Amino acid sequence: MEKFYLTTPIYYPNARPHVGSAYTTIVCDVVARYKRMCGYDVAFLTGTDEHGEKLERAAAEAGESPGEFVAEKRELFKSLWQTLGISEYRFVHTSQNPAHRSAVQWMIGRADKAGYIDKRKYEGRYCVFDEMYVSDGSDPVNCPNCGRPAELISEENYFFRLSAFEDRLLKHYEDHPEFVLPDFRMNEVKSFVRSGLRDISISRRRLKWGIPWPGDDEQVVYVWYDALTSYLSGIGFEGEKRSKDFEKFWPADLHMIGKDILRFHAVYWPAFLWAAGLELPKTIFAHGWIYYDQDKMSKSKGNVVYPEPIIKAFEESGAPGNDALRYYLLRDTPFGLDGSFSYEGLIQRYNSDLANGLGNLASRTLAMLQQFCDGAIPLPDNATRDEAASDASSVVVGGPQAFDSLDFSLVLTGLWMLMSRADKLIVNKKPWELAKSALPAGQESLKGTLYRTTETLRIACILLYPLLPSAAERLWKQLGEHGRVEDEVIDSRLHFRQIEPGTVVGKPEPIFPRLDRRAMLHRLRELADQDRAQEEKAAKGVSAKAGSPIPGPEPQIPNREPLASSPEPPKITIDDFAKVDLRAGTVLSAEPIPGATKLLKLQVDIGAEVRQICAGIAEYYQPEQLVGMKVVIVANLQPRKLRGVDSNGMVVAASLGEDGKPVLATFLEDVPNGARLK
Ligand code: ME8
Repeated sequence: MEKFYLTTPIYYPNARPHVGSAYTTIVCDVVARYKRMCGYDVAFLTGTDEHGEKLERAAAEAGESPGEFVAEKRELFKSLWQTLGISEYRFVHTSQNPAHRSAVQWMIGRADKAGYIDKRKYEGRYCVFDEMYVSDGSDPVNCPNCGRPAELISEENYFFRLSAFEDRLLKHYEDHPEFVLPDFRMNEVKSFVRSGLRDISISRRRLKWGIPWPGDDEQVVYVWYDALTSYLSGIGFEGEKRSKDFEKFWPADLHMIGKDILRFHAVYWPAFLWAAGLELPKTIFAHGWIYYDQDKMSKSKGNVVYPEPIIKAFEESGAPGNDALRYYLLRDTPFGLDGSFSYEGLIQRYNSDLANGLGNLASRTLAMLQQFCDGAIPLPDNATRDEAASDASSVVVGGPQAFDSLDFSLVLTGLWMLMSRADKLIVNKKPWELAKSALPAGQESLKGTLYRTTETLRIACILLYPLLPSAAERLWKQLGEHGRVEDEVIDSRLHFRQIEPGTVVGKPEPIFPRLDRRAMLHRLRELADQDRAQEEKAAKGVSAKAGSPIPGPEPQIPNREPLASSPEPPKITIDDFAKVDLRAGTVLSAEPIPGATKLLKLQVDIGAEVRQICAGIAEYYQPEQLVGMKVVIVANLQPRKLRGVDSNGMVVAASLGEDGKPVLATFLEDVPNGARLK
C-alpha cells in the first residue's frame, strides 16, 4: 500500500485555537480522508509547539509553571479536533517528551559534526510573538510579520551556517517546482534566497524553557529548530533510534502551513535536514489567512472567531455544524488565497448551497422515489444510462484532479454544476406529470429522470465525503447504499451504472434544514458573545492567580479598520472610463528605494513591455511577497519621477481604514500579461 504523510504546523498552545488554527487542520483532514479513499496508508500529524519565550511568558502571566500551562492548553487543541471530527491523527508535543528531545539533540549534533554550527556573539532584535530573529542591528524595529516591537538581545549563541545552503536551495527549487506551492509562494521564496541568506542564531541563553543544548547547559535550542523536528519525532524518530513508521513515512509528502511561516519551512527546514543528512519533504503548501470581515483576527479587537459556538448554533437548529463550517471555509476561499470570515457569509452559503442546493435535490429525489417508484431505484434503459454517464464525466475526472491539486473550491463548483443540471432535469421533465402518463415512454422517462438524479447524488456523496463527511454519510444511507462512504474507493466506484437498480432507498430526512437568516445571525452572535464573556471571566481568574507576570511587549498590531467610507464620486460615462487603460501585469522584481521608506520600485511585465512603477506600499508589503504577483496597473498615466526615480504607471489597490492601508488588486484566475480590464 502506498503511503502518504501529511502534517499541520504544530500550534503554539499559548491561547485557545480559533477558526484560523482550525482551518489548517480541517484542510489536512480533507486531504487525509481523500487520500485514504484513494487507497493510501495515511499518517496525519498535528500537535503543539510548547517551548520558547512566548510560552514561558504566557505561563508566567497565568501564574503557572510552563509545564503545567502547556499541558493544560494542549488539551484544548485535542478537544477542538474532537469537536471538529478530525479523523485519525497522530499528536506530537514538544515539551516533556524525551523522544522528541533526543531527536532535536541528535539533529543539532549532526549539524555540528558536519561543520554547520559555531558560536558567535549575537546582537540584534527578536520578536517573541513570532519567535523570530528580526534584525542584526540594535535600532528599534518592529517585527515585519506581526508589527509588534522586537526586543534587543545581546548574548553569545550557537549559529547555523544557513548561508552555506544558498546555491543548493536554489537548485532544489529549480529541480522540484512542486517543493513550494502555490507557485507564487515559490517565487517569494526564491527571491528571498536570491537576495542572500545570513547565518542564523539557533540557541538562546537567557531562556530556560527549551531543549538543553547538547553539551552546554547554559543554552537551549532555538524554538524553530525544535518545532520543525517534530515532523520527524511525531512518527517515531529519536535520532539513531527510528521506528518502522518513520522508515515508512518519511519523507513527508505534504507540510500544510499558513503563509506566515513559509520561510521557516521552505528555507530553514531543508537546510536543517541536509545538515543532518536526511531527505527533504516533497511539498510545502502555504495557504492564505482567514480574516474577520477583511480584518486580522485579534483578541484585543474582540474579533477572534471560535468554531465551538458556530457548531453549537447550527446543531441547535438540526443542521450539521461541522459540515456547514467546512463548506463555508473551503468553498468561499480559493485554497491558497486569503479569505474573509463573516457570519452573514456563512449563513448565506449554507442556505443557498447546502439547504437549497444539495439538500433540496436530495429530499426531492428521495421523496419522488418513494412516491412514484415504491421507494426503490428504477431500472432505466441503456440510452439513459449513457446520458447519466456523460452528465457526470466531468466531475468523475475533474473531481479527483482538483483534489490532487488541493483546489477544493473547484471540486465543489464542479459538483454543484452537476447537481444544478440534475435540478434542471427535474424541472424540465416534471416527474410528477410523467407519473400520471399511461404511455410506456412516459414511464421510461420518469425512471430515467430519477435514476439520473439519484446517480448524481451518489457520485456527489463520494466526492463530498472528504469535505463534508457527516452529511455525505447520512445521505449515503438515505440512498440505500450499504456500508460507509469512507470505505468507498475513489476511481473504481465513481463510474456510472454502478448504482443498483432495485435498491430500496431510505426515508428522506432533511440533511440541511433551511435556516432563518436573521434568527440564525442573532443566535450565532449571541453564542459568540457568551463564549467570549466566559473566556474573559476565565482569563480574569487566571490573572488573579498570577503573582507578578513578566510583562511582554504591548502588541501594536497595525489597526486595520473595516473598509473606509469615502464621499460618493461623481458619475462618469463609459467613455470616461474607457480613457483609463487598465492592464494585467506580473511583478518581476520589487526593491526598496533608498531614502523613501514608503516606496517600492517595481518592474511589471505587461505583455508588450516591462514597466518601472514606484508604488507607495512599502509599509505594508515585503518586496518578496510581490514577486510573481499578478497586479492591475493604470498603463496610461503620465510618467513622473518619485524621489528621483522614474515611475511609468500606477498599481491599483483598495485603500483601507484611516491609514489607507493598500491591498493590491489581483486575479483569482490566470490572466495573460497585458490583458485589458474593461
Ligand atoms: O506558527 N488564518 O504556530 P501558530 C489561517 N508554532 N491560518 C492561521 C490564522 C488565520 N487567521 N492564524 C494562524 C506557529 N494561522 C508555529 C508553527 S510548525 C513546525 C511551528 C495558522 O500557532 C498559521 O499560519 O502561531 C500557522 O500555519 C498555524 O496557524 C499555526 O500558527
